[in-house]
Amino acid sequence: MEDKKNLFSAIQPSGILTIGNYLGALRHFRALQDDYNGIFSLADLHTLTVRQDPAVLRKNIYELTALYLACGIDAEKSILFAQSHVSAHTELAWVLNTICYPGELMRMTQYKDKSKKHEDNINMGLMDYPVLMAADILLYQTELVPIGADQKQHLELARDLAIRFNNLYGETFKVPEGYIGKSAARVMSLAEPTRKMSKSDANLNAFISMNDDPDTIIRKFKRAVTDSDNQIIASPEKPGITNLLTIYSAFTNKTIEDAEKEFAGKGYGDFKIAVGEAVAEVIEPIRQEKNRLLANKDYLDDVLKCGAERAERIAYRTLNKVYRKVGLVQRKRG
Ligand code: ATP
Ligand code: LTN
Repeated sequence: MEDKKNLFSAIQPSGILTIGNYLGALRHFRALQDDYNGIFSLADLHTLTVRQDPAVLRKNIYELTALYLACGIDAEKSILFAQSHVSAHTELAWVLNTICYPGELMRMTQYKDKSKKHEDNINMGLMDYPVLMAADILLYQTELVPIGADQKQHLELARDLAIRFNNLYGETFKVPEGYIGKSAARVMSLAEPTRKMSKSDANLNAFISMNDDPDTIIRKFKRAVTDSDNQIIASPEKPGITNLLTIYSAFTNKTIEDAEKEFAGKGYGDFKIAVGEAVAEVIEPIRQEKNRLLANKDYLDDVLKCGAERAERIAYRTLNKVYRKVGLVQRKRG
């Protein structure tokens, strides 16, 4: 790859992506891949921390591969691959487990939230999730990690583990920086605007999926929970309207102030339709391109194959170094 800094990010194929994933993560990837060596992964092993239907998971992996490409990830310029295709990820996670403490993992907000949501399946993987994520990042000597605001705590742990390993065994890992977009880094649920929009929400009206057609998008925005007065202004007391203004401004590239001016004196009804139309205008061409790509599984398999081969070369260089540093003996071949 070129002599640029490495950028790594991943998304779980745990369902159809929402506009939250798009605004918080995916939309930044396309622009950043020009200035960095972009390494983008499908965090398929991470999805196993919550029970998945195998047939649905398989389908979601192709959906996400096609969506990455439809959103402008250039599979030649950047590396696009599935985490499970490069076994160095789980291997490094094991070593990092030996320098990470249970207390650090038990206090993670996502672990606490997901344990509450999946009380019947609080498994070791759910707790160890951030260590695998740290391995993802550190294998590629990553300098920048674009993520939504909810992943900040996990990135902090990746940094801590890199520093801890370097102190114990000598300089091995780059310590990565997070990149959290200035706007729409936390898109909220349309049904409960004090909670983050999530693709695994049981209430389908709580999120806009990247698979929703324009009519569905507009219908969902019309139903979005808003606040009781009739003023279209952003404020902490008005989480519903603030969320809609944030979404509108992110999809139209207008500032929140300009959006407030545009809708001054107008009713919630008109505003919600305008938000829906602005979102649909961006999402619909992506959805169509994604569906076009999805029809050609062989092509998608090929993209993932080439991506894994390129990722592997970088990943194993780091893993070998780690094994050497901790005192493992290198396997002799031939
Ligand atoms: P799940 O609901 O299955 O836990 P998720 O919707 O949180 O998943 P991930 O695959 O874990 O999605 O996240 C992919 C990326 O999208 C991450 O960078 C994450 O920070 C970002 N992201 C997720 N939800 C939002 C949101 N509501 N607003 C902004 N960014 C988000
Ligand atoms: N945990 C992330 C997905 C993820 C990730 C990563 C993001 C897995 N590995 C490495 C950035 C870097 C999430 O978005 N929930």
